[in-house]
Amino acid sequence: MGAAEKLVQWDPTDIKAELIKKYPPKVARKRAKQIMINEALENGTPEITANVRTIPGIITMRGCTYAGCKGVIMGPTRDIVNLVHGPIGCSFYAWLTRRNQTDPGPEGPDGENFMTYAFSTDMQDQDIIFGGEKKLATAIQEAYDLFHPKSIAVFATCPVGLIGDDIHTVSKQMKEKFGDCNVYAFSCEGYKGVSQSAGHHIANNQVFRHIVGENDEPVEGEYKINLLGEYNIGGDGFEIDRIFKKCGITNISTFSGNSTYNQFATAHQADLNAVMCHRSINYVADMLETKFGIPWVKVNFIGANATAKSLRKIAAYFEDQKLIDKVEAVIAEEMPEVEAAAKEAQAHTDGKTAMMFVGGSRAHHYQELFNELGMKTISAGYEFAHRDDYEGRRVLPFIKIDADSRNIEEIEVEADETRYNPRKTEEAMKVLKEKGVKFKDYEGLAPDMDEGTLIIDDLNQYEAEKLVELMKPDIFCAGIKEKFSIQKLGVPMKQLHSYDSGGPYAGFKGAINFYQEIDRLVSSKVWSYMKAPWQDNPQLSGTFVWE
Ligand code: CFM
Repeated sequence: MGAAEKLVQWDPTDIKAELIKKYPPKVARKRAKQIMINEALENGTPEITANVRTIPGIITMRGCTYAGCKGVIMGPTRDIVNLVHGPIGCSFYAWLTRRNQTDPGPEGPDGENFMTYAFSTDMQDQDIIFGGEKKLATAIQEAYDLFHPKSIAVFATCPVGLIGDDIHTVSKQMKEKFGDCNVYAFSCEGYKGVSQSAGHHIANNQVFRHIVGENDEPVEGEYKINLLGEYNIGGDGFEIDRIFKKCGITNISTFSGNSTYNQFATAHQADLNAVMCHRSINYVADMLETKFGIPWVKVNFIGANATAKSLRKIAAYFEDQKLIDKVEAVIAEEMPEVEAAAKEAQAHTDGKTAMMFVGGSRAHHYQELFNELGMKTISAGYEFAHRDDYEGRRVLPFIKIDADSRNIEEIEVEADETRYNPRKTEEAMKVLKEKGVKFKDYEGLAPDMDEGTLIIDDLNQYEAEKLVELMKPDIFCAGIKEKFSIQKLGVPMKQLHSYDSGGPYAGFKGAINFYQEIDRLVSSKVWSYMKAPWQDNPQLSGTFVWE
């Protein structure tokens, strides 16, 4: 059955009503504001409520602030010792669980790579009662003595904030004591914000304050950029770097996939910031512009066409015919294989439907790949995005700052006295804008989705199952918490956080991997044959008295 035929089967208003029908009235009212039926309005798309607290009792897909800071932003940097100040569980559950890969570089496998370790102060009851600062200082000293790293990052977990350990002073004292190791801390207690999004902001602030700009030794290379918001999940960053290299583009620093301390420290030398995941890192892009004069553009390397478009955008910015020609040559060389793979998959995927509920950018980016397969995204949403990720940055001035957001520090950044250098004159920027290069802009997920599709913020376990039952997508994409409950409904499920065991899915080679994987999943009927034992052979029978 084609997508169009399926779409007429249900009315989005009915689906929305059905999703919130069982909630108590107050909860239903709140959730209704986070479920948006997409339509194109004169000034954009309808308003959605986002980045607000999950209603207690609801089983959310979200993670905590500590996860966003320690795991997401700082996790992929291999030569920083990431020391967690807290009970051991917080370290254990953040230990090698996100599939961010790293390449230890020319030093080989024995080079500085601390990602495989779980560093923790292992707080006990007595530390909670009497304070954990001494224990933290001892742990920092121990890590320094054992590894002599360039840098040690300290992360606060919930109890640290509750008892008031001053992790920043301890870190500062240790940094002064060592002299050759940069030590700093993150107040990223899990409860600090409404989701992991707050953790991104906290991480961005401290990376900017303590690392960016620390190394002025010139980085060699042509067309210097930073790639912001790419975390090398399943090797995505490797594929993007392969393409950059082929084009002759120098990627100074990826924030933070396959990165090192020194890459962050030299990032201020780039001439352009290419922002992939807007949600997690837009703060750094803005700060790099204000302090050093580096403009930023939004890119997306998920999808072969999106990759080509992003490369062209970068080339257009540098206004150098040599780069423009090289980029065209690379696209021409890579595309035939991609197109052949897409065609092969389309025989089985064309007209099928997808749903995706992921973090704060992938529910948007991956629609590119599904489009290339001829598949329609009938419902999508983010776990922790803000309104601008749905509706575009034009709504930024209208977003109400609530108490939860005010709780997260906004750092004041000013132009650097000696190093601020606007990369282009105002005139040159104007000409580029006229040519269609958009700076400092992101249009969001909603304008890219069809009218009548359902865009849902902070989807929960109950609604996910309801949505699948009602709309019967051919594939559902989310994370490990959703994986098995969806498969039990007979629908194939693809993890778009960890990629299950697959990837890379970025760039040209990644697109081919994705086409093949989705073809395999939607062509298999195995989940629809599966029945839970109690469905065939119930241990209890009868009806409830109220039925
Ligand atoms: Fe950005 Fe990410 Fe995402 Fe994200 Fe994440 Fe992730 Fe994600 Mo999981 S940084 S917002 S906090 S693209 S870990 S690599 S997959 S939820 S959509």
